[in-house]
Amino acid sequence: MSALFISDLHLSANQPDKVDAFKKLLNGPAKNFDELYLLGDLFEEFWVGNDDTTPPNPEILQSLASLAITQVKVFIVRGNRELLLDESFNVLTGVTVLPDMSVITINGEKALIMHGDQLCTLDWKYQLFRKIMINKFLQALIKVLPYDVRIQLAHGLRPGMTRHKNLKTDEIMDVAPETVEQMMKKFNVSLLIHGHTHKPGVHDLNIDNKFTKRIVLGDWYRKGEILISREDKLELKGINEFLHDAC
Ligand SMILES: [Mn+2]
Repeated sequence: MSALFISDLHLSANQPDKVDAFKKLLNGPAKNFDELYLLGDLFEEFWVGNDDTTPPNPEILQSLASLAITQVKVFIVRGNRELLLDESFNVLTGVTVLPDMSVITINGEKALIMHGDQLCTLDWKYQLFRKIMINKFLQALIKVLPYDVRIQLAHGLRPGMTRHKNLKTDEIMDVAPETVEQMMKKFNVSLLIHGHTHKPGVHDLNIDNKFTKRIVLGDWYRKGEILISREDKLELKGINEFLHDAC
């Protein structure tokens, strides 16, 4: 079984080259894999619902739908930009929405996949914001608001959060090691794959004398390190390099 993992694409109309790279990936090399996992923050702007036609959303959804009708299985876990995304996204795109923390099997090994925002527990202000945002009653309320109001709320909220983020220290923005250990124990896995922190890399960890690994995907603002699982091997590779090699 082969799989591709991508995260933190932050696609927006301001960066047409990234949108092109995404379309090239989905129309080309992604078709040679059994599974594609989107680990959140696909969009730069907050997702406000299935009627969200903010450019370049329509072309992104179209590319996803075209891939999802092939033999490739496409999955998404929500990032902090997609907390309003729900199972109905499947009807729109054919993409399966997975729980925020999901255990999958890679090369016979159990792996926990998630966006990664829930690992940054030192950032208690964000964790509080997330808790409020995923509240079912609040979500139901937001979803019945007119489209224009939802767009204004979302697009007004995001620049403020980005400014706020820039004021936070590196430590707060990264994962809390204790939370990583807790999660891996809770789900009983020796492999964790996530994005969100924009600190791509492979970390070997020793948890209770068990050899474990944490793989962090990169963001598409920069090199866009994606994870390729093929022939029992796991490899992080920049998106442009991957597209170049695949063509
Ligand atoms: Mn994120």
